[in-house]
Formats: sequence, structure tokens, C-alpha cells
Amino acid sequence: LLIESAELRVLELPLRFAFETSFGVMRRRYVPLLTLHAQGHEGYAEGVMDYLPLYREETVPGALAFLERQLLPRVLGRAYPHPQALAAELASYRGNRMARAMLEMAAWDLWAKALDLPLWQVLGGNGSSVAVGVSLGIQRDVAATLDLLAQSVDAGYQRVKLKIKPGWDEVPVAAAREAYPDLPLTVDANSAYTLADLSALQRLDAYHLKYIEQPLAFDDLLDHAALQREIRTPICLDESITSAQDARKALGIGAGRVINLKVARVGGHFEARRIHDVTQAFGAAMWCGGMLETGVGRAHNIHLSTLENFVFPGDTSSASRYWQRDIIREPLEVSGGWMPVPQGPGIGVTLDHGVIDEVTRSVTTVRA
Ligand code: OSB
Ligand code: MG
Repeated sequence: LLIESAELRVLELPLRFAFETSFGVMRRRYVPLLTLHAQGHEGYAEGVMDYLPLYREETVPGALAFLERQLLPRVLGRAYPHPQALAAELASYRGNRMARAMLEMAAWDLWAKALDLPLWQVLGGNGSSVAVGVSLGIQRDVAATLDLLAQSVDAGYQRVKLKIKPGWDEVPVAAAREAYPDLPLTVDANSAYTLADLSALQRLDAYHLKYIEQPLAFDDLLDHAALQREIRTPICLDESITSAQDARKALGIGAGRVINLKVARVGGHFEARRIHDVTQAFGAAMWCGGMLETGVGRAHNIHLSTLENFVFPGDTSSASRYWQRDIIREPLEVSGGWMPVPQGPGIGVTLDHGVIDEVTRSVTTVRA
């Protein structure tokens, strides 16, 4: 694997809906899109960091500077026997896992294309489609929540997740549960609570949620362990898990029983695989999260979701929910709650350069 050159773009893509979470309202994404060139093949990946450090610490401007000035000059023109060797080299840097993941994931796409195999096969997965649910943002009121919920159920999604925050938790959850007594239902707080909110979180135990995602601080494990001892509903960790070491510690101290794995949050496919294996060894459940990705990141997530221990439906819902026009040519659409796995080489999707050129805000080329 010898990467000859790289192109780094920033795209500005308006979302089809305002996505409200406990940390803010997202109306558009600034998407760093990386293309790697090697031996006539192209590898693609996108960054999932926000423009501002609202979900975790990383930012788009920080990632661009790190990639352009450090990561890409370091790896271009050097031969790696396998993407794992590249991942090992990137492991010398602390944090910045979303930026590292861009390079690492694009390298896996290249590698799989050089082998003429779909990425899922190279990663060791199985299956031609993956189970998916949907993540619904905080709505204006209960009626709007129930409306969106009905659309999601009608679309066949196998699980619905409601975003919550203090003051907007039991009311929408109770309404959702009343309308759909048997629907697999979850909530995601994106770190909006503290242990002082114990009683509000305990009240959610009454609604047989599959899990409560990331109730406490983004970098916490200990308080989550204390909370898990006080509630019956399993805790699912998202923000708090950035590595296999984090997963080992979290599951070891009982900070949760479920992991939301986002390959682009943890540094790429190699670390994702290690987290998958640690989680499986603990007998814990996991599923594939999302970060409102374009088709490029979505395709990576779909391939990853074919690994054995992804036992709960992922957040990888239909691309057409998010984008008027996606940046890839292939539709990534869910049917009956199942997302088909693209079967071409690598991530199995191709770029729509017409759309990309229209939404490109900056382009940088780096050569060996
Ligand atoms: O916490 O899982 C999250 C979107 C952006 C940032 C964080 C999260 C989310 C989602 C949406 O829940 C997942 C998706 O539909 O891609
Ligand atoms: Mg989450």
C-alpha cells in the first residue's frame, strides 16, 4: 500500500431537517472529504467532527490542519504492508481520532479495491444487509414527535431512538411507549445529565427502553458505573468510548452494558475491530452509530456493521432522509428495516463529482 497523493475537500451540505440534540441544532454539515490515490485506485473517507467541538473535542479546522501539515505528509510516498501498519503509525498521536480515522478508513477502501474485494469481506464481516433503526432529533412538542415516530415505524425501521435532554425526557418517552407498546425504543442524552439528575433517569426505567445512550459526561466512565448500579435500563456508551482500552475499562467497571461504535470516532476500522472484539469478549451488546454521514461515511458504517457482534440495529438510516442530493451515485436506502451492503470493491460506492463540485468550499492537494 503506497499512497501517492491525497485530495482534501471541505463540502458544505444542508441537512433536509434541523437535527436538534441536547448540545445544539444542526442544520448543515461541513464535511471534510478525503480521497487517496494509489496504483490507479481511489480510497474515500469523510470526517465526522463538527465545525465546533460540541460532540467531542475535535473540529473541522483542527482536523484539516493536522491532516494537511502532519498526517498526510508523513504517510504519502511510504509503503505499508497493510492498513494495520498505517493505523499503527498513526497510533503514536494522542486523541484526534476522527482526523486519524479519515486517513485510516480511506486506506482500507484503497486496500480492499486493490484486492478487488468488498470492504466487508476484508474486515471479516458477513451478510448482504444490515439491520437499521433511526435517530430522531428533539421536536417542538409531543405531537411532532409522534408524527415522526409514525413515519419511522411505517418506513420499517427496526428501532427508534429519541434524543432527550433534561426537561424533555419522560414526556416524549411515555407518549412514544403508549403509542407503540412493543417498539424497540431507546433514548440518547448526548451527555446532558449529571448524577444529580438520578431521579429523572430512574423514571425512564418504567418504559422498557433497550438502553439509555450516553446520559453523563462525554469523557466519563466512573459516574456512568455509579448510575448503572441505580437503574435497570442498560446504559449504552457513545462519546465516552474512543478506543479498545476505553471499552475494556468501561465494561470492566460496569459503566454500561452496550456500546455504540462509530468507526470514525475511534480512529478507524482497525480500532473499531478491536472494540468489537473486546465488547464480544465481555458478552456485551453493540451497534453501529452514525454522525449524519454522506454516502461515503455511511457506506463505511454499513460494511463495518456486518461484523458478528453488531447485534442491535444501527443508526445507518436511508441517505435520502438526510440529503436532497447525496455525494455518491448509488442510493443507500433502507427497505423493511434492512440496509443492503454495497457489493462493489472497497466501500462499493462512487463519487458524484457534479454534486461534489457544487458543494465544495475548499480543495487542497498533497503529494508525496
Ligand atoms: O449521538 O449518536 C449521536 C448525530 C450527530 C452527532 C451525534 C449523534 C448523532 C445521531 C444521529 O444520533 C445518527 C445518524 O442518524 O447518523
Ligand atoms: Mg449518541
